[in-house]
Amino acid sequence: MNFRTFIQHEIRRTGSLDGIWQAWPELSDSGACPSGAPASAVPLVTPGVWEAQPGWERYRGLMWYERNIDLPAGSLRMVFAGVSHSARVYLDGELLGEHDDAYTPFAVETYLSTAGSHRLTLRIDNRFGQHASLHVENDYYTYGGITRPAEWQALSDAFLVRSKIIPRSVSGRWTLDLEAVVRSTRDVEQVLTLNLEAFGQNLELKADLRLKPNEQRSVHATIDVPEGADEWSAEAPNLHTATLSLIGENQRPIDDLVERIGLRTVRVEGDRLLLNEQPISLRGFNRHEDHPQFGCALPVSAMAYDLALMRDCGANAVRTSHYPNDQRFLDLCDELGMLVWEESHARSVSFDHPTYRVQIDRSTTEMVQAHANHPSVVIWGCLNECETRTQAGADEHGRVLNLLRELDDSRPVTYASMYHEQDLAYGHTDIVSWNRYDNWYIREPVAEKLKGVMDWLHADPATGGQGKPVILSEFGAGAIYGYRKATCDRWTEEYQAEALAECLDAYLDQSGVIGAFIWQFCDVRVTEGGGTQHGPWSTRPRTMNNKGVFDEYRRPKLSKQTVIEKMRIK
Ligand code: ADA
Repeated sequence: MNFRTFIQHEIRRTGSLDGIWQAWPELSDSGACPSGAPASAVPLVTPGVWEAQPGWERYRGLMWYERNIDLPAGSLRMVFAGVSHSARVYLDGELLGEHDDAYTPFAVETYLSTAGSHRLTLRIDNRFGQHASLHVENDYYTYGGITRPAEWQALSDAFLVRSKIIPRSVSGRWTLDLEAVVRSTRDVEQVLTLNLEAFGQNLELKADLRLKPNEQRSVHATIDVPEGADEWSAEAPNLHTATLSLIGENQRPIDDLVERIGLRTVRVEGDRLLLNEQPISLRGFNRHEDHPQFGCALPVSAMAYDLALMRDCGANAVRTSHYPNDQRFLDLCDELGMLVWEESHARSVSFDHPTYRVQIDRSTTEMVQAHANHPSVVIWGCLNECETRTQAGADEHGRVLNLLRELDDSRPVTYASMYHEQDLAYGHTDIVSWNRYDNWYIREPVAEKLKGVMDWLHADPATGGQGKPVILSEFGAGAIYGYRKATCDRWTEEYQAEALAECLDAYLDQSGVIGAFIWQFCDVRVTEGGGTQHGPWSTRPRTMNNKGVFDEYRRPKLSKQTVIEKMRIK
């Protein structure tokens, strides 16, 4: 049990790479893998961020991580659920692979002729620059380190790379659309069998699965779910285990992959969002993965605490602003019945950046490939507050939204817009989502203003959003924890509570609004700039985004009570 809150492999042999690594900064950027840790190396625990180490709280640069591990002989892969933000992985000094972006998993593969101790080294980079288009100075912090779990996996003659299991309901009967990606690790042809165990049945999905030498193949199947199987909903989040296994040429199981699924449908009809064909209103928070002690590498108990606080406020939904989350967080959401808007990584990025296209496509693809089986994820999102006022910007939104649909056609897609009546991309989205800062960046009568924009949206087909549902994807106001004043000035807890109360009343009362996500769950660290420059975010008081209903230590501000009163579905 490493990447998930449940065990994924009974047959595949795995070993955790979490624990103590030796770490030291690379100051020369020579590019060469060092032959061992220097005496100055510091033991760091992973998952974790190096900013948790005294002296390295604001280090931005290159860092080497190294540890010796005992590995079995044969085909192996090392899987990293998240390294922030770019990594090169070496085994015994040899480069096995690289990956950029902090928020999606990756694997590197190798073959070892003998078992024994090996030196695993990572070169980790959290710098900003030409190589990183999605990690830019931002209103959140890009930490450094092996920030999510990691493990080695011993591979048999073939293995299950991933699976996508989508539940569908046709005339009241459930089926599963299954795609299993299988890869051979041998350089001879093999004939295997793929089985699925689910709902108390053991099904042969594909006998005679012929794999050419080292071939990777997708196997597709449609499975009938036995009648009476429990459905998944926010109120009754019933999960089912689906175990895929590969049977080798000797008729013995050689690999397995355990997934959890929930039987539910989600779709947009007119201006409504339907979960299991029932209209649903999403109410909750935007949440960053951030904590003063753990950075973005929250332990699972801290994730569970965040969810408990949200539910205490009456939330039924969370938006993973602005990137794919640690999968254990989604596991908890599956178990609790929390509804999730998950989005690929991007907050106000430039489409002209030389690596933008390749990196946004990778973040989007890797997110859906890794997380499509979570019933809690009901919306895929992308491109928070990017350029939508130009035709080129709108086209790019269309392209990424279509990529999401190609990867998974079973969920509505959206993006959070900041341009409202100037936005040209609504024609491409299933749900119109607005980030509005009424009562903070703008001071106008909230309900009236929203009604005006809604009337504009629906008045003319040319807006592209006519008749579509609307989500208030962000709204909020800053408050410094403990700053209270009867005058109710900006930055006081009183001001925040009043601002949120007015917004929640106005938004939740507006017909056609199917969701509201408060900005934000808790205060988070922002990028303060570096070197001789004060970055654009350094003007934020405390170099934090202070719009949390909780502060960074999860202490409630006055607005928690307001949210409890206003947000819960009556
Ligand atoms: C935007 C953005 C958030 C945050 C927020 C704010 O809407 O999407 O990431 O920066 O504004 O606090 O101003």
